[in-house]
Formats: sequence, C-alpha cells, structure tokens
Amino acid sequence: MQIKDITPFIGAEMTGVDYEDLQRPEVFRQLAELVHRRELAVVRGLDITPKQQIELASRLGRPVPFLMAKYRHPEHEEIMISSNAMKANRPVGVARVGNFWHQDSSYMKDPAPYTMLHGVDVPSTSGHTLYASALDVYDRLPQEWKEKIAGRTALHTVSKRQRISPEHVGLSIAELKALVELEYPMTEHPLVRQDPTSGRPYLYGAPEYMDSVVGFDANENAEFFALIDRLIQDPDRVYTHRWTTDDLVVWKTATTYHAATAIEPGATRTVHRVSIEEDGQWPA
Ligand SMILES: O=C(O)CCC(=O)C(=O)O
Ligand SMILES: [Fe+2]
Repeated sequence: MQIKDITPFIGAEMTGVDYEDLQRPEVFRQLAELVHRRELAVVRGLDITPKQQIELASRLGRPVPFLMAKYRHPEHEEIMISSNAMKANRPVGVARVGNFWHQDSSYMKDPAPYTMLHGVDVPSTSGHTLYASALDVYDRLPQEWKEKIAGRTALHTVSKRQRISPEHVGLSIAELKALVELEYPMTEHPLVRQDPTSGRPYLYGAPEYMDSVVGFDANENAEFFALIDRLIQDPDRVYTHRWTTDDLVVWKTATTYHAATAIEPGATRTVHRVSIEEDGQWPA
C-alpha cells in the first residue's frame, strides 16, 4: 500500500489496496484519516460492487438515500447514479451533476458532511473533477476582506442552479423562482467556519450557491463573489482529478470546493454517488 499527498493544498491518494485490505480496521482508519486531514482522498482502482461501496460508506457515517427516487440505483437506494448514459432511450441517471464550482448541498440547513464517488465507467480525456480547498481559499483572502467578512453570514440558495423539469413548463421565470424559494427556502450559514480536524478557518459559500452576504450592498457583494471565484479557480491551487476506472473518491463537503467538467461528445460517464451523514463515528 502506498499513500501520497496529491498537491500541497488538498488531497491524498492511496494505491495498492483492495476491498479486502479495507476490511482491516487499521487500513480503513488510514483512509478515514486522509479524508479528514487532506479534505479529499482517492483510492485508485478499487474494484467494488454497489453493496461494498455502501458498506465502506457506512464506516464513515450513515449513507442517505438520494432525494429523487427515480435516480436511485434500482437495487440500492443509497446510491445515486450520476450518468449521461442512456438505456432503451431513457437516462440511466442524473446527467451534469455538479458542473459548476460548489460545496455540496450548502443551500440546505444541515448538509451531509461526506460525499463518496465510485468511477464505474469513466472517460480518461474529459469528465474530470476539479477540487480546491476551502481552507486554502480562506488563507489567500486579502487581509482587508478577512476583516470585512469576519462574523458575517451568507444566504445560500439553489435558485441559480435549479433545474427546469417537466412540471415547470409554462411558468414564467419569476414564477419558477418563487416556486423554488418555496420548496428550498434560503439558508443562512456563517461565512467563515472552523474545520474540526485542523482547527483552521475556511470559507463556506460558493457564488453559484449563494444569494448574498448579509449586510453587504450589491457592489460589495459582486466584488466579493468575483474575488472568491478567482481564488477558488486559481489554476495553481486546483487539483484536477482525471478519472481512471474504479477510482473511489471521498471528500468533506464543507471544506472542499469542486466542479465536474464537460464530457466530450460521444463519451459516456457513470459514477455511483453516496452521500454520507454524520453518525458519531468520526465526530466533527
Ligand atoms: O461527477 C463529478 O465529477 C462530481 C459531481 C458532483 O459535484 C458531486 O457528485 O457532488
Ligand atoms: Fe458536488
């Protein structure tokens, strides 16, 4: 077994382990510690079944069934199929999941703390996933902005990214927005939080999932969103995960910004996604 840091800022990679190795508590503990210490952990080439993926997830916390029943794995409700593939003219899963920079489900009151993906069928030349550390983003904020945001909260919303579905046909944009706000009311979170593992501050909020910073005027808000977009997407800090078959990728949702990139025309990509709630095993 080999473990190495991926970049100085985020990520660690484990190679040379199989499912059986991960059954040993001391091996699994190492993986869990990588997730906590490095925000993102990759296990290369882990050939596992959906059931085994759920079993691994259940050792970090409680795997939770995906909200939309029709995109759950037919036999395993904890798995969401994230895929652009079609079977008998029907989509097998949800396409274009997370194709913009975000922290998972930050528009919810209490987002699940971990996400786990398994690369079931992945192209190698597109469909990469980009990652950036929210601790590192906070560190790089200019001092004046650290002072300006200290103690502030932000309003998070899914409305900029809400998908249009068949029942929305005929609605005006304004009506659609009102409907989304009814279903997913804005949620307020502190803008700066502390990572329980390292005690370090991190920035909580991505422009695509935020409405505004409470107390900022429109100009300050626009300036702040532009600044953090630049910091999050700084090519010197971003880790690009180029998928290989059977990669298992696990991250902490609060401290990890990420974005899925486009899939080249004609390619299919399927990953199995498990969202994991805290259950006290790894207290946050
Ligand atoms: O499939 C990917 O590359 C990541 C998508 C995403 O944002 C997620 O699953 O949370
Ligand atoms: Fe995501």
